[in-house]
Amino acid sequence: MKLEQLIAATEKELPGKRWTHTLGVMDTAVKLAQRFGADPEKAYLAALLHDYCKAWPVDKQAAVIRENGLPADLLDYDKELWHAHAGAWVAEHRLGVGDQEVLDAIRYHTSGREHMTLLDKVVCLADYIEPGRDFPAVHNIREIAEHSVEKALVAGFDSTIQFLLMQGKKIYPLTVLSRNRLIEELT
Ligand code: DGI
Ligand code: FE
Ligand code: FE
Ligand code: FE
Repeated sequence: MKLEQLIAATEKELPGKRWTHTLGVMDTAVKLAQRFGADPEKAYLAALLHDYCKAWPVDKQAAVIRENGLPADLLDYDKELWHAHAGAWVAEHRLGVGDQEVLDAIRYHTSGREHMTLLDKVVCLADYIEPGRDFPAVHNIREIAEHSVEKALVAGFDSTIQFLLMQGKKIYPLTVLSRNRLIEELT
Protein backbone atom coordinates (compact mmCIF):
# COMPACT_ATOMS: atom_id res chain seq x y z
CA MET A 1 0.00 0.00 0.00
CA LYS A 2 1.07 3.55 -0.63
CA LEU A 3 1.47 5.93 2.29
CA GLU A 4 -1.81 7.76 1.61
CA GLN A 5 -3.63 4.41 1.55
CA LEU A 6 -1.97 3.33 4.80
CA ILE A 7 -3.07 6.58 6.44
CA ALA A 8 -6.66 6.11 5.26
CA ALA A 9 -6.70 2.43 6.27
CA THR A 10 -5.37 3.20 9.75
CA GLU A 11 -7.80 6.05 10.35
CA LYS A 12 -10.61 3.65 9.43
CA GLU A 13 -9.47 1.11 12.03
CA LEU A 14 -9.31 3.57 14.92
CA PRO A 15 -11.99 5.41 16.90
CA GLY A 16 -11.54 9.20 16.91
CA LYS A 17 -9.61 9.49 20.17
CA ARG A 18 -7.23 6.69 19.24
CA TRP A 19 -6.61 8.30 15.82
CA THR A 20 -5.84 11.62 17.53
CA HIS A 21 -3.38 9.72 19.76
CA THR A 22 -1.79 8.15 16.66
CA LEU A 23 -1.40 11.56 14.99
CA GLY A 24 0.28 12.78 18.19
CA VAL A 25 2.65 9.80 18.22
CA MET A 26 3.53 10.41 14.53
CA ASP A 27 4.38 14.04 15.17
CA THR A 28 6.33 13.28 18.34
CA ALA A 29 8.18 10.32 16.81
CA VAL A 30 9.39 12.45 13.90
CA LYS A 31 10.62 15.14 16.31
CA LEU A 32 12.39 12.57 18.51
CA ALA A 33 13.94 10.92 15.43
CA GLN A 34 15.33 14.28 14.34
CA ARG A 35 16.58 15.02 17.86
CA PHE A 36 18.34 11.69 18.39
CA GLY A 37 19.36 10.72 14.85
CA ALA A 38 16.85 8.03 13.87
CA ASP A 39 15.24 7.90 10.40
CA PRO A 40 12.23 10.29 10.53
CA GLU A 41 10.39 8.55 7.68
CA LYS A 42 10.61 5.17 9.37
CA ALA A 43 9.55 6.76 12.66
CA TYR A 44 6.55 8.30 10.90
CA LEU A 45 5.47 4.99 9.35
CA ALA A 46 5.96 2.94 12.52
CA ALA A 47 4.06 5.54 14.56
CA LEU A 48 1.22 5.60 12.02
CA LEU A 49 0.75 1.83 12.30
CA HIS A 50 1.77 1.21 15.92
CA ASP A 51 -1.79 0.87 17.29
CA TYR A 52 -3.37 -0.50 14.11
CA CYS A 53 -4.97 -3.46 15.95
CA LYS A 54 -5.65 -1.63 19.22
CA ALA A 55 -9.40 -1.36 18.66
CA TRP A 56 -9.82 -4.93 17.47
CA PRO A 57 -11.70 -7.35 19.75
CA VAL A 58 -9.06 -9.07 21.89
CA ASP A 59 -10.12 -12.47 20.56
CA LYS A 60 -9.16 -11.33 17.08
CA GLN A 61 -5.80 -10.06 18.34
CA ALA A 62 -5.20 -13.37 20.11
CA ALA A 63 -6.14 -15.30 16.97
CA VAL A 64 -3.48 -13.44 14.94
CA ILE A 65 -0.92 -14.39 17.59
CA ARG A 66 -2.04 -18.02 17.83
CA GLU A 67 -2.49 -18.69 14.13
CA ASN A 68 0.76 -17.17 12.94
CA GLY A 69 3.28 -18.52 15.41
CA LEU A 70 3.80 -15.22 17.24
CA PRO A 71 5.14 -15.52 20.83
CA ALA A 72 2.52 -17.64 22.58
CA ASP A 73 3.65 -16.50 26.04
CA LEU A 74 2.07 -13.11 25.29
CA LEU A 75 -1.30 -14.77 25.83
CA ASP A 76 -0.34 -15.45 29.48
CA TYR A 77 0.17 -11.73 30.09
CA ASP A 78 -1.93 -8.58 29.92
CA LYS A 79 -4.14 -8.20 26.82
CA GLU A 80 -2.71 -4.70 26.32
CA LEU A 81 0.47 -6.34 25.03
CA TRP A 82 -1.21 -8.19 22.19
CA HIS A 83 -2.05 -5.39 19.75
CA ALA A 84 1.63 -4.57 19.20
CA HIS A 85 2.55 -8.02 17.89
CA ALA A 86 -0.72 -8.46 16.03
CA GLY A 87 -0.21 -5.01 14.47
CA ALA A 88 3.29 -5.83 13.21
CA TRP A 89 1.98 -9.05 11.65
CA VAL A 90 -0.92 -7.27 9.95
CA ALA A 91 1.38 -4.48 8.73
CA GLU A 92 3.67 -7.04 7.10
CA HIS A 93 1.15 -9.54 5.74
CA ARG A 94 -1.93 -7.44 5.04
CA LEU A 95 -0.62 -3.91 4.46
CA GLY A 96 2.54 -4.83 2.59
CA VAL A 97 5.06 -3.15 4.88
CA GLY A 98 8.41 -4.79 4.18
CA ASP A 99 10.79 -2.76 6.32
CA GLN A 100 11.85 -5.01 9.21
CA GLU A 101 13.07 -2.07 11.31
CA VAL A 102 9.64 -0.46 11.05
CA LEU A 103 7.91 -3.77 11.78
CA ASP A 104 10.08 -4.30 14.88
CA ALA A 105 9.34 -0.81 16.16
CA ILE A 106 5.62 -1.61 15.89
CA ARG A 107 6.07 -5.09 17.41
CA TYR A 108 7.99 -3.89 20.48
CA HIS A 109 6.35 -0.51 21.05
CA THR A 110 4.50 -1.72 24.16
CA SER A 111 6.86 -4.23 25.80
CA GLY A 112 10.21 -2.94 24.63
CA ARG A 113 12.86 -5.61 24.02
CA GLU A 114 16.31 -6.42 25.22
CA HIS A 115 18.26 -4.69 22.48
CA MET A 116 16.07 -1.82 21.37
CA THR A 117 17.16 -0.05 18.20
CA LEU A 118 17.11 3.73 18.16
CA LEU A 119 13.93 3.52 16.08
CA ASP A 120 12.30 1.19 18.66
CA LYS A 121 13.19 3.67 21.39
CA VAL A 122 11.87 6.69 19.52
CA VAL A 123 8.50 5.08 18.74
CA CYS A 124 8.06 3.63 22.24
CA LEU A 125 8.94 6.97 23.84
CA ALA A 126 6.70 8.95 21.46
CA ASP A 127 3.84 6.66 22.52
CA TYR A 128 4.48 7.67 26.16
CA ILE A 129 4.80 11.42 25.66
CA GLU A 130 2.65 12.48 22.69
CA PRO A 131 0.75 15.70 23.54
CA GLY A 132 -2.54 13.92 24.33
CA ARG A 133 -1.02 11.76 27.07
CA ASP A 134 -1.84 12.67 30.64
CA PHE A 135 -0.55 10.51 33.50
CA PRO A 136 1.34 11.58 36.62
CA ALA A 137 4.89 10.96 35.34
CA VAL A 138 4.39 12.34 31.83
CA HIS A 139 5.71 15.85 32.53
CA ASN A 140 8.90 14.43 34.00
CA ILE A 141 9.35 11.99 31.09
CA ARG A 142 8.84 14.83 28.56
CA GLU A 143 11.53 16.87 30.28
CA ILE A 144 14.01 13.99 30.32
CA ALA A 145 13.21 13.33 26.64
CA GLU A 146 14.68 16.73 25.81
CA HIS A 147 18.14 15.24 26.29
CA SER A 148 18.09 11.43 26.67
CA VAL A 149 15.89 8.90 24.92
CA GLU A 150 17.22 6.08 27.13
CA LYS A 151 16.68 7.91 30.43
CA ALA A 152 13.21 8.96 29.35
CA LEU A 153 12.31 5.39 28.39
CA VAL A 154 13.53 4.03 31.72
CA ALA A 155 11.27 6.59 33.42
CA GLY A 156 8.44 5.45 31.13
CA PHE A 157 8.91 1.77 31.93
CA ASP A 158 9.22 2.66 35.63
CA SER A 159 5.80 4.30 35.53
CA THR A 160 4.28 1.35 33.65
CA ILE A 161 5.81 -1.21 36.00
CA GLN A 162 4.63 0.77 39.04
CA PHE A 163 1.14 0.94 37.51
CA LEU A 164 1.13 -2.84 36.93
CA LEU A 165 2.37 -3.51 40.48
CA MET A 166 -0.39 -1.30 41.91
CA GLN A 167 -2.99 -3.23 39.89
CA GLY A 168 -1.57 -6.56 41.06
CA LYS A 169 -0.87 -7.52 37.45
CA LYS A 170 1.92 -9.64 36.01
CA ILE A 171 4.83 -7.93 34.26
CA TYR A 172 5.89 -9.28 30.88
CA PRO A 173 9.53 -10.37 31.38
CA LEU A 174 10.68 -8.60 28.21
CA THR A 175 9.76 -5.25 29.77
CA VAL A 176 12.03 -5.96 32.73
CA LEU A 177 14.86 -7.08 30.41
CA SER A 178 14.31 -4.00 28.29
CA ARG A 179 14.58 -1.69 31.30
CA ASN A 180 17.66 -3.51 32.62
CA ARG A 181 19.35 -3.19 29.26
CA LEU A 182 18.59 0.54 28.96
CA ILE A 183 20.12 1.10 32.39
CA GLU A 184 23.23 -0.82 31.28
CA GLU A 185 23.42 1.35 28.18
CA LEU A 186 23.42 4.41 30.44
CA THR A 187 26.29 3.30 32.66
O1 DGI B 1 -1.49 1.25 23.03
P1 DGI B 1 -1.25 2.44 23.90
O2 DGI B 1 -2.31 2.62 24.94
O3 DGI B 1 -1.02 3.69 23.13
O4 DGI B 1 0.11 2.19 24.71
P2 DGI B 1 0.96 0.84 24.84
O5 DGI B 1 0.93 0.07 23.60
O6 DGI B 1 2.30 1.29 25.32
O7 DGI B 1 0.23 0.00 25.96
C1 DGI B 1 0.40 0.40 27.28
C2 DGI B 1 -0.39 -0.47 28.20
O8 DGI B 1 0.16 -1.79 28.27
C3 DGI B 1 -0.33 0.10 29.60
O9 DGI B 1 -1.66 0.32 30.05
C4 DGI B 1 0.31 -0.98 30.41
C5 DGI B 1 0.02 -2.21 29.60
N1 DGI B 1 0.89 -3.34 29.92
C6 DGI B 1 0.44 -4.49 30.46
N2 DGI B 1 1.43 -5.32 30.73
C7 DGI B 1 2.57 -4.71 30.35
C8 DGI B 1 2.23 -3.45 29.81
N3 DGI B 1 3.16 -2.60 29.34
C9 DGI B 1 4.46 -3.01 29.38
N4 DGI B 1 5.42 -2.20 28.92
N5 DGI B 1 4.83 -4.22 29.92
C10 DGI B 1 3.93 -5.09 30.43
O10 DGI B 1 4.29 -6.17 30.92
FE1 FE C 1 0.02 0.57 21.70
FE1 FE D 1 4.04 2.46 25.07
FE1 FE E 1 -0.14 4.08 21.25
